[in-house]
Amino acid sequence: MRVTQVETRALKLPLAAPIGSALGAIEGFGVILVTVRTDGGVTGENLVFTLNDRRTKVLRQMVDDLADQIVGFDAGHIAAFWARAWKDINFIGHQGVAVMAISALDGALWDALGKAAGLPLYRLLGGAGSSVPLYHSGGLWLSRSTDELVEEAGRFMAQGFKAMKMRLGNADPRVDAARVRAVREAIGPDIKLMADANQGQTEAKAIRLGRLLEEFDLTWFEEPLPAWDLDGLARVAAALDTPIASGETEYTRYGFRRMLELRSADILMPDLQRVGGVSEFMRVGHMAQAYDVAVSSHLFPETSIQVLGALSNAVFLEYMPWFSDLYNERLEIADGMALVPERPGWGFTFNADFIDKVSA
Ligand code: SMN
Ligand code: MG
Repeated sequence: MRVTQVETRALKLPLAAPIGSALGAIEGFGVILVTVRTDGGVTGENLVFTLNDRRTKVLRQMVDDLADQIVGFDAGHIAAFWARAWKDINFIGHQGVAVMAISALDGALWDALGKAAGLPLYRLLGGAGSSVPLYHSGGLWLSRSTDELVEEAGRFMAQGFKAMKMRLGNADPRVDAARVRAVREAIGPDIKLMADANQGQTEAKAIRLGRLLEEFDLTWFEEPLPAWDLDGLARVAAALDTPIASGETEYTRYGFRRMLELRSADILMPDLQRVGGVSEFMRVGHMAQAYDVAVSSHLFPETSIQVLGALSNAVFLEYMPWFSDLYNERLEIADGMALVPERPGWGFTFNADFIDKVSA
């Protein structure tokens, strides 16, 4: 099975209402859909995106431009593609848009392989289990009032969610602590609660805030520091009892190897688009096993679930419904667990009608 063509398509996906986080306001997304065609007739699909549709053209151009590293090659030699592309991007750099483009093509190749084999990716990758615990991440924003947080947390519970994540980032850490207290009191002791600082703290502030939060039994305290400060993050992790989760802004096995060596985080949360696709997510997941470190995922629940379903150290799938309407299928959730689809490849296919409506 050889790759014959790579197609990309740009979409503009607005959010119903803007949301606030320590990363800034988010009003919508630019999405690049990728389709890889093969001479066997099987196609592979994937998507990558930008926040607020900024620099989407550059991302699309990089995916289009990297097509020369797969067209004409064996579609099942994905590791060979990865190594070839890695060498190719050496001059422009081994992070950012270049790695996102590798991720986009890698994921599409894995989807095609799964469809050709008639297997969901998690089985093709070794299979660790048929379900993964998930947490609701599509709410509890920094822009919400405390009353709104309490109301939203109650709604997530009523929907059956057993874990949820809120955002941190008020100038006064006591305000953040009061908001966490309000949510914890609203959901009780048995619902898992995570809190994400989106890189907004300094080392001293993160430790101070982390200490204020210890009493709320957080499942994790996420990304307290700027993503590049892995040494500082290791000191924050050592100072606190609450586990630290980080890695959504990290790239490839080399970035995660440093995180593991420094003990920067207790839970790694690779992002399929930044880590380098399915291939590299699996390498990071296995490398974390050598340190007895757990992995979660970042965004992309429909596709990340196949990777977490293949890793015995997977702890939580992040449930973020931003791109769900782009698919024909829906993520199945039962009793706080996301069920890994048994359909071939990702088990999710693009919904052409919806996509036509949001074409850029
Ligand atoms: C997040 C990432 C990207 C946009 C908004 C929020 C957040 C998460 O860090 O973990 O979901
Ligand atoms: Mg985060």
